[in-house]
Amino acid sequence: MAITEEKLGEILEVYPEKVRVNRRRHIVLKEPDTNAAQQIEANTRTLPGIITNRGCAFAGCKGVVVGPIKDMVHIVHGPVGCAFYTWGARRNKARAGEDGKNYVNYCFSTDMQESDIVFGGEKKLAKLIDETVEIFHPNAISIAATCPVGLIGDDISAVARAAEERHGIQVLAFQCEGYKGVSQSAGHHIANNLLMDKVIGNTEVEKCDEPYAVNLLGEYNIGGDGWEVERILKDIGYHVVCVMTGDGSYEDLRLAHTADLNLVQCHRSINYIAEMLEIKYGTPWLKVNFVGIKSTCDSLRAMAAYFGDKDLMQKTEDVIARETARIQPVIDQYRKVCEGKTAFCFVGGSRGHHYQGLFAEIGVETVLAGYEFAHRDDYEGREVIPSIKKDADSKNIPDLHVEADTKRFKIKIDPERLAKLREKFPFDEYKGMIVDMKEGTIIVDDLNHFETEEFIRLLHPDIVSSGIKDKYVIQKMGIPSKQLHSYDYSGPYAGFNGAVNFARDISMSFATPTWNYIVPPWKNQPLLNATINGD
Ligand code: CFM
Ligand code: HCA
Repeated sequence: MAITEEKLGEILEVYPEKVRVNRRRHIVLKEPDTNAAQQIEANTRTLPGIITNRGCAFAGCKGVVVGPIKDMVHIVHGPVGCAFYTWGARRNKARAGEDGKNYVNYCFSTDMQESDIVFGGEKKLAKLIDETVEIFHPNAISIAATCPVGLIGDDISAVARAAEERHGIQVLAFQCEGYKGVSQSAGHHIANNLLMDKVIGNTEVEKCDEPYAVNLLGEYNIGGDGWEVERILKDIGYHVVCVMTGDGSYEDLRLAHTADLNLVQCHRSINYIAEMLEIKYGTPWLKVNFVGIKSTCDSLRAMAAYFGDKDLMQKTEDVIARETARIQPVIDQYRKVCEGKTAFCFVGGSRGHHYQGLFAEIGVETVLAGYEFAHRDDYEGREVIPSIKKDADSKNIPDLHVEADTKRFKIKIDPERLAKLREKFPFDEYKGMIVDMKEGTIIVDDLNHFETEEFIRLLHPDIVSSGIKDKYVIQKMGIPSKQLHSYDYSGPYAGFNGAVNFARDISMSFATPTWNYIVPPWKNQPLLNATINGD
């Protein structure tokens, strides 16, 4: 059943007027004309009282972008809760490199107490840095500020500078207090800016010697996704200089400016670095998507076309032919179980879109999708190339933040050279989520707890992909829920092998007899028991 304006009105009716008007602007009913430029409100403050799935700036900076860098120690400066509750929750896998350094499984925190809040926590932070260097010998250190640090005014940058002098390694101070911005998204930007300012290019090396040198941006190796993508890229003949930041290292990150091309998987969390690399070093970037078989093949072909080498193009076709011949028969088996089912696909800032293609490849149609914290361009699309021209054009999309970044660096690139490079790109825009969705489907930004339940009641999806905050509510409604943040302890889901894993896991969710044993509580008992006179 498709949602009509009237049905939507019934759901939103319970809200107070102001909230209703606000929430309506975050919801789009997909119109018949698929080319219509439908607009959505996004990247604005969640109204108080609404139970959102969003996280904070600290989560976006430390948890998402900086935390996966394996040969650095990441110190959470604040009361221990923010460190403890984010410890090991995101499944960014990492293996130690040649130097044997991998600290991603550790949890470092200053564990601020009341006296630190009153008298300041700078000394405690400096002491923790000294102990960390003495015991662990990391290649660099990050400090992530949590909310109270900003409120009491600890100068973490000064502490970092002094520690750099004492120890001779980089100590990066991220002022990513949770209250900054409206979601994780602000934290991504804070992380991108400092990594670009202090780490990338902090070396004598100017150019990578290997042919076809690429960086993989916005790939966090959740459940091993990055390893599967690297396997395919290496098979074709690419040299991966640096992955940002899944299973990534500080040492590789310093060399990121030496690659020939930047591949952007998660556009939301790292487009700032891609753009700054283009502006500062002239490295072009290509939006890719290694989730789904077709998207993986399209991305590989676009990369080969960019380099324009006949052998590389041929090798790409060989790998695609070999891999698809291997996996397609397996997927076809799983597809029999999944065919004709429907899904909700609601994830953070890019997967709500990226996973729709993979769902379709196993016969599952996405009827509702959205992002927690994406910006309007992730929904409505944007010009990806040429990005410098795009800066001038983006004035009417207020949430791009691109202009602020271009001012940080002098444009060094020769515009003629760049124009030639861009001519080679087969992708000329990033289309965003809305245009890819079918007529009658629904797009919801910052979906909340109440709306999740209401849309489930109305649309009866066969599976809901979301995160830990609503997984069990959904399953208690008798509907399978697949976490598309953590992959529920499974994965990888990217690339060719990932598509097989995904097909297997989703068909398992449908085929399990578990659902026959679940009686949702409202089916046989009232949710509230009235008591009269204490009886
Ligand atoms: Fe990018 Fe991500 Fe996502 Fe994201 Fe995240 Fe994540 Fe995500 Mo959770 S970086 S926007 S801030 S693809 S942690 S690996 S799953 S919400 S859709
Ligand atoms: C975050 C991390 C998260 C949370 C996932 C979830 C992740 O936002 O801080 O809510 O299930 O992917 O681990 O997005």
